[in-house]
Amino acid sequence: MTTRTRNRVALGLAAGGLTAVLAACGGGDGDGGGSTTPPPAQNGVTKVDADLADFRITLSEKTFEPGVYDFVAKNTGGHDHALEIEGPGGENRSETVEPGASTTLRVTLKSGTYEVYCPVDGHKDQGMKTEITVGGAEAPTNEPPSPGTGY
Ligand SMILES: [Cu+2]
Repeated sequence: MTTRTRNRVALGLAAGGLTAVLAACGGGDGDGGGSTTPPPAQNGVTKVDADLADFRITLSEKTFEPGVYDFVAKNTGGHDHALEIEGPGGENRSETVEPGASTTLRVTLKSGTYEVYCPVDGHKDQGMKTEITVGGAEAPTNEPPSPGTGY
């Protein structure tokens, strides 16, 4: 009689790694709704330098056509200043600019006459005002209303 040894074959059960498939259902957070894209700065916008000194405003442009303008208000004075442009279409006021700083005021100009001045304190009365005419109309020679206003 022969005794047979049975070889037990250990079946290595490879623990199959369970690949947890996390099906991430991508929640579409797409449409934010009403997203406004700012217009390109260079497209159809005319840049105008506005020098705000103590107490005078100097614009780099004198004639204007109806359109969109970026007034770059630069404070070259020693006081806080701001730029306000008032005329057809209402008022446009820049933020107050500290000495040495600058800010940009975007304004859509229509045909007509605009008053450009500094709304800070009494600066307007101290000379920080000028006028611009928009449109084809020829600007009349600006004669000061009262002669000899302090230089
Ligand atoms: Cu001012």
